[in-house]
Amino acid sequence: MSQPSPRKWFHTATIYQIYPSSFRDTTASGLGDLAGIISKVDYIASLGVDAVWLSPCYKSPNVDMGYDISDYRAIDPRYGSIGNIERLVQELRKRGIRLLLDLVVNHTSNQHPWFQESKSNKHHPKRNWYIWRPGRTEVVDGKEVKLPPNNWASLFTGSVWHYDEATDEWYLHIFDYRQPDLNWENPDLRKAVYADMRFWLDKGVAGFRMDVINMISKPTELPDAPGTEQYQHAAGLYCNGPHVHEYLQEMRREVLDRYPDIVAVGEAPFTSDPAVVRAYVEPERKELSALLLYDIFDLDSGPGGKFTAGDWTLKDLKGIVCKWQRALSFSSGAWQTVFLESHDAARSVSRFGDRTVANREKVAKMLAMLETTLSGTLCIFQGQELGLTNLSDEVPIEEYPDVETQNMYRTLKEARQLFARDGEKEVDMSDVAEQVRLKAREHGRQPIPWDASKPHAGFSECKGKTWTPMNTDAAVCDVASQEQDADSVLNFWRRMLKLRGKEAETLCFGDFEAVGEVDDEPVFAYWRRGKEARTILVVLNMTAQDGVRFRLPMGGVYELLACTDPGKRVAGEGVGETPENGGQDIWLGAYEGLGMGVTSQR
Ligand code: ISL
Repeated sequence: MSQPSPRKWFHTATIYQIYPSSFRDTTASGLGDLAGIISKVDYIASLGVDAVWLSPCYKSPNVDMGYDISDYRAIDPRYGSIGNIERLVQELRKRGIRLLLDLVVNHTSNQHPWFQESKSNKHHPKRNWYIWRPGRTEVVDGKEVKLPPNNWASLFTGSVWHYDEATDEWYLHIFDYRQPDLNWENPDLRKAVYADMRFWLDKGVAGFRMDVINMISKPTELPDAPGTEQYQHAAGLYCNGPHVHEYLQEMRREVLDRYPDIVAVGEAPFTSDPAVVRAYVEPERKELSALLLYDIFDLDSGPGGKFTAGDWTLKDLKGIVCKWQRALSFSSGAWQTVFLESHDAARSVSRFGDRTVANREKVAKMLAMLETTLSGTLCIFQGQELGLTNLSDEVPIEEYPDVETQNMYRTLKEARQLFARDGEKEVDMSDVAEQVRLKAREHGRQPIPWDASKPHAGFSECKGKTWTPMNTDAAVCDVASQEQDADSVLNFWRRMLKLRGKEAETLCFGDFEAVGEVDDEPVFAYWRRGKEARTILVVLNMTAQDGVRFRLPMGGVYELLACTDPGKRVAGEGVGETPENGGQDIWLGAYEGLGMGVTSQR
């Protein structure tokens, strides 16, 4: 086990993720822009966050909403200009907030000049900047059929290989075929990426969130993945590959360490082994600051992928939290992130609680209490601070614009049609539709409702529709009304972030211990213990059940630091009266959460 690292700013930081397309539109185009973000910097600062992570707004044909970049050094004119980024850096800096950009270098757009050159002929010096292979062939009914080089499945359905007729070779794409994977084995490519990174760091950017950074090193042989499916899920082969650590250490030496106080948060899907994670984040290895891990996001995926129903229980959710809190703590010398939402997920209120009008706020506050009392760099996604819910069921699924949703829905439908009785093309997709309504990325990508009294809730003045659907009913939970309400979800987040700052010694640097067994019971309770700081006990009722009993552990004096239901309890009041009264019962309402300072405990 490695030693705790020197303390850095990001250990206590909260990062606010902004999805530029959906934050604020100033041009009446229906799509958010950088000027819109600049116009809201005071709002961002009012949350009490330390950094902003901006999802991509580089030049892009937008097949995957900017995660397909055609020029790393240009801002897409739909969002603004480089000047807007420079201004954003300044405006945020004035308010003590740093700007992180998204670094998407596992793949580019197929429109990137690098790919255009690579594709132009087999002998071009950039051919090897991407992953090209000859295909396989098979004779079917006397005819030669071309087959991809291996059986890997793309994460956006189908094969990871796309055939290029002109050169009679295939290139690899883990995501859409318009997102070809870069070949990190090529040192010239790596140098070019580092130069593009420096371009932004020189402009005062404080670091990067690194998209699928654990996928940049593929096994050179590209072996078939085990299994009998035509296209086989192969993340076990292309994630955490043979040279990934070498490349990241090189990136640190060549780029990141040349700038002060940089943060590098790597995205690492399909990675659940703490030993594998530690190899990226132990400070002496000089790779990344922390990883974004996906156990919670993948919790409700079913056997046929995200849009099939998954079975999960509270015990699973609690278990994942406990696992990572124990495995990666400051005292054990490895850091982590804490997050429940991003642009890749549905809204946490709808996924983990319920979105009834009665419970929405309660769930949102309970989850806010959970996240703000765990250790790790906290990443909150825009709109989460408002307790936004999933899209309402009135929005037809055909209007969901995401490439992932549409590809997966179509693929599942085609598979069903294939197995349907002759001629029957109307297959039942209601179960898939239900999963889309629960988990599609569009739910997180809804525009921010600034003011419900205005068209498009103040997000945009466009005449027609916004680029992606948004809830416009009474449940929009807009910023304007939440600003007026001291007990709103928004103001609860602000209070919790203040508390997190004040109690950072315990909540950020302290250790974690669950109270009792991790089980399916409604309550999740845990201790946070800091060195030379008071212990905090967090008690959360994670269900809609009212009147849930929790027995305060013996021998403590409990002072309420935070509560989700101020009508019922008052922060600052004692909960357990005296040490002798330890062991007393408290009763929790639906989704109620309590954070208690413990001044003495056996
Ligand atoms: O979104 C997902 C599941 O719904 C994930 O599988 C996601 O594709 C994965 O976490 C990688 O995400 C990142 O890279 C993708 C992009 O589509 C995502 O938006 C991005 O966060 C390709 O760049």
